[in-house]
Amino acid sequence: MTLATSLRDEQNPTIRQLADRIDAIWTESLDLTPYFLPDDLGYVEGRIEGERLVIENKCYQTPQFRKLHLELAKIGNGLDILHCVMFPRSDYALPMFGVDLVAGRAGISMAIADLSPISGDRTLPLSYSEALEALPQSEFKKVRTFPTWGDIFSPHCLFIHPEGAEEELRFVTRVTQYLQLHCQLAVDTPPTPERSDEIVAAQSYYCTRQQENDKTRRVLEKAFGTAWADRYMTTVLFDMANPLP
Ligand code: BLA
Repeated sequence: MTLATSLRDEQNPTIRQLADRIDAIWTESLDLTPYFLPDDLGYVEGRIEGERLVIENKCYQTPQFRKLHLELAKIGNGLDILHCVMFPRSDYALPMFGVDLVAGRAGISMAIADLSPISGDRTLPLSYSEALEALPQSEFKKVRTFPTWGDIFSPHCLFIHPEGAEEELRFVTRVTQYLQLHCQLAVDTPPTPERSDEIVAAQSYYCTRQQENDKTRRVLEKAFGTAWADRYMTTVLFDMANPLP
């Protein structure tokens, strides 16, 4: 399965590279089927202070994940964004893989990636913490401080301002490792429907916290207004899990 590449071709090279890696790993490791967004939310265009904002979404589902979402956005010629979240189904006690990259003309200004715990005690499954701790060391010079809503992230969260091309590449490599081990462990993890209430509650907490990100909300509000921004944040970016039927 290949994805349309229109916006991707115009993106910051590190963002394009990571988007390509995410596609490749999803296609190789998971059993993808289509996931349909509401018609008007797949490809979106707006304007911010005279500049064009374009958003392009790709979504899939798999036996383990209710939604895989990869979004690319571009504002004028100055700001490129990659956003990616993998939402496990309510009967899979899997962490939430999330990435957000923001690039200006001078390169990537913010890069965050995590496998965030989704369990009542907000810790990662042992298989995940062991696999993450076994990865080779990777250090970055400028580590950023979490906003107040950042209690959802794991101790393995990377939240940095990469310094130069070498650190950007190191970030992409690290995220690729996180994603590869996540897909592998996800496919090997049996479902635990008896934990679904706990999983739904933990995913809802994660989404509620992410919806508090004023920086994302403000970009969307400026281009599309308050009501649209709220609908987009709660139905496309961070929709809550449903309890099992
Ligand atoms: C920050 N997100 C940001 C910033 C912008 C966006 C402009 C500010 C960059 C900076 O502080 O340097 C914008 N991100 C967007 C927009 C979209 C988007 C417009 O995805 C979509 C249209 N955000 C996520 C995910 C994570 C995340 C999955 O979408 C984490 C896994 C985190 N983004 C995140 C964090 C910040 C951020 C922690 C910094 C917030 C702060 O410092 O207040």
